[in-house]
Amino acid sequence: MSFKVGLIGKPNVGKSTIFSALTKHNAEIGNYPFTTVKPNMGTAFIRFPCPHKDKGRECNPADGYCLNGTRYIPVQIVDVPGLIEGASEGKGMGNQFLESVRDSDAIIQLFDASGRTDMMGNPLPVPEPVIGEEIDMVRNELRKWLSSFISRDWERFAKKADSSGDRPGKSLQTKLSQLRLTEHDTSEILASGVFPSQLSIWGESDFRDLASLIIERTKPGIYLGNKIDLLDERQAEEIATLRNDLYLTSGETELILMKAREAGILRNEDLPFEISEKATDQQRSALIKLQETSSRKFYTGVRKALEITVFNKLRRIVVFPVYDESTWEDRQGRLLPDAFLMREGDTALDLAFRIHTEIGENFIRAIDGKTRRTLGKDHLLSNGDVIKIVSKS
Ligand SMILES: Nc1nc2c(ncn2[C@@H]2O[C@H](COP(=O)(O)OP(=O)(O)OP(=O)(O)O)[C@@H](O)[C@H]2O)c(=O)[nH]1
Ligand SMILES: [Mg+2]
Repeated sequence: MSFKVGLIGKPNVGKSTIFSALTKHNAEIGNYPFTTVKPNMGTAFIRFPCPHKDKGRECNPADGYCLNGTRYIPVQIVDVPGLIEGASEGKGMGNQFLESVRDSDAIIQLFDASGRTDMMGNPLPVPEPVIGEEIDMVRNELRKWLSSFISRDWERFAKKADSSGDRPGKSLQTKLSQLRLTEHDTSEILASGVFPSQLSIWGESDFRDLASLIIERTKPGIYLGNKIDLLDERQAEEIATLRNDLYLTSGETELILMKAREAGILRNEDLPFEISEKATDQQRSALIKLQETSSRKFYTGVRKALEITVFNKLRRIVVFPVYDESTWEDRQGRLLPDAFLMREGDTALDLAFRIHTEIGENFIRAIDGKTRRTLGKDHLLSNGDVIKIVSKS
């Protein structure tokens, strides 16, 4: 199951621009609302130091790639059409496309930090920042959509669940399985005491409250303000300090930098830029200008923003499962073939189930590939672990 991040926001904020910079796709981009009419999907890669250097040779990733000791782990990105107020009642492109973020692990909510577009995404000649309003509107539409998704066919489901004698958390998890909720999630939500214990007497306000809790719990993410290039330092600071899960970027800058790297004109991702001798004078001065933008105090590159979402906000860790704990190879002799994004707090047994249900069910023990210590099923995984699972065959 691949890791998936959805990009949502009102029209014309730069979702497709950021999507293209992250995935190298050529999504359609335009300075008007509803350029995107159906979701774009692609793969981006997040970075993690690869432990292969301990073995003195290059690894063989089954997914993603490895470059100069850095492992690039794939993450699916979905770019959806813009949302406007009333999208949940079918306005604009409606919210049918939110279905494509239903099973996402996280959401990056984009907004136009420059204030050059109105709430519908129409360009404005004079900037008129509506940041708070914009963030709340999109959040609200997301919640309304989720609430109506939850209430679909509720009566029939609730009657059956109430009379079945099954655990309510289990019934609810099965109904909402497309949202990537675990029974642990639904049981904790139900135990919060705010919902009627009998599912069949739930009403609109319960669906709304449940939607909010689900978004918080299973669709966490960050707020990413785009078009920082149109702001001065004081304006950027004012926005960046509005909340602590908010970052600023420039999709347009990132898209040009990505293309420059693809063309071999720009050699690196970090600062300072290494510009190739191949670059013309014009290209060189354009890149130097972009370097100034991307080295600004409140600037976050789009890949960095994605990494913050996955590692800091979602608290994912990277674990390398191997077949042979001493060589770190799989059965075919491939070095460190897999890099799994696991949750902080996951155990050796969780890793076994992630590899295969059968391996989980037949778990005997795990072995730490770095220390060779034997680990029990409850052993907590650490970031960068190399682990062998021993199971009954
Ligand atoms: N100045 C500036 N313009 C940008 C930036 N990123 C995107 N744009 C411009 O903003 C406009 C909208 O970009 P899109 O990527 O199509 O926006 P979107 O959010 O996908 O729009 P919809 O598909 O209509 O919802 C285009 O004219 C882009 O060139 C940026 O960082 N700075
Ligand atoms: Mg778009």
